[in-house]
Amino acid sequence: MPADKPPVPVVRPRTDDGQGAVVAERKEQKTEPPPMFQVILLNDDYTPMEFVVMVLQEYFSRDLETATQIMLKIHHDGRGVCGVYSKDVAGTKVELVLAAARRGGHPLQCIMESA
Ligand code: TYC
Repeated sequence: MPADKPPVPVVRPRTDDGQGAVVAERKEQKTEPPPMFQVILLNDDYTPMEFVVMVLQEYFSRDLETATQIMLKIHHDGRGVCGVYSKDVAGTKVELVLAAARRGGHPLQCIMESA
């Protein structure tokens, strides 16, 4: 990641010092962090547990143990967070997971929500 942008000098003429001088002031440049999105898998009765674990490993870089824990959490609670990403990355992951599910003939649902 590149370092934060340095403050941009803003030159504002100030003539109230009684001597007609021009003074350069520095104005802090505030950059907000990008909005983040949770990618969430929903439970269903038909998608095999092994397929969900594979999805968590392949698309969310989870190791086998973590993927299994997340899958079981979804199975018991109805939904679970796979990861948190910028809007573009989250949207791409949702599309890739849904495409993989359709290819495998599974009804697995994947959504994104504002974090
Ligand atoms: N409930 C599914 C089953 O018993 C497993 C499952 C887990 C499905 C997580 C979807 O997002 C899911 N085969």
